[in-house]
Amino acid sequence: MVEKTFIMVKPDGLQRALVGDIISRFENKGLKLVALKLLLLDRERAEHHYAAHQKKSFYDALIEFITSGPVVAMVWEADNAVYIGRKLTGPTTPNEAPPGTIRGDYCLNTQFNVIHASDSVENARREIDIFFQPQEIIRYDRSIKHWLGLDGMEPAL
Ligand code: 3AN
Repeated sequence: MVEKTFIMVKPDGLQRALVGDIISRFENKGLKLVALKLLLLDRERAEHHYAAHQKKSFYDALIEFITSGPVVAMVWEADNAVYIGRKLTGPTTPNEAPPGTIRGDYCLNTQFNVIHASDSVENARREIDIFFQPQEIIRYDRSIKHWLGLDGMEPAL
């Protein structure tokens, strides 16, 4: 099933100049970039995005961190995009993230963990809606599709 997933390079990833590398990992894997923007999160959008964590002890620190500098918000598309996005990202706790994953390669700290990746199709839809207008999600075909074995892939939704 063709899915979209929401990926965000957090303020630490941007400050550490990891945006290019992170985009490359998704490109190299074969996912299709269908939306991208650089933005500074205001408190309202940050609280909306992290609403599920409102009661957690790290919530205030998390909101402060995520609004502390620009982020890069993206939507990537592929069969099983959500699962693949989580696999490329690695587990939340950097100590448990294996080398080869983004968090395994770049993080030491659970809060400063460089990237957000949707953890379910439902959350991906919710998060994409928080960050993008429908017209900002671009539909297009890639000529490389055949060589990625994606000839039978459904058209972008
Ligand atoms: P993930 O980003 O892997 O989906 P979540 O949704 O559990 O992880 O947590 C959202 C964000 O909250 C994390 N990316 C991290 O920045 C922060 N966070 C999660 N757990 C902790 C923690 N124990 N201490 C500090 N920050 C945390």
